[in-house]
Amino acid sequence: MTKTWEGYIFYYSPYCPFCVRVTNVIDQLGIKMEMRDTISSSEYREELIKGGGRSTVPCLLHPDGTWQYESMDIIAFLEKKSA
Ligand SMILES: N[C@@H](CCC(=O)N[C@@H](CS)C(=O)NCC(=O)O)C(=O)O
Repeated sequence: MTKTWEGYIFYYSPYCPFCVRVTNVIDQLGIKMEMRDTISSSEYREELIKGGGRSTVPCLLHPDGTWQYESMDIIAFLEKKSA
């Protein structure tokens, strides 16, 4: 079943293997959320740096304003929330 996660935004680069790992889990779990490619959009990259403090991807922005870095932590969160 596809679920839309309102207010969650995933910042990624299509060339980043850590991002691909997270994106695969997002797809496997049937989650839909807003995805922002920081390579094709300098605006999104600036948002990430201003909000999260660094340009590293992947990063998951939570609705409460938390910027979560680290692919394995993001995957653990997605799996727990989906369970
Ligand atoms: N340990 C991190 C590694 C993330 C990482 O190294 N991301 C690279 C892209 S593959 C990156 O964003 N490098 C540029 C930067 O840190 O500004 C994770 O698992 O998420």
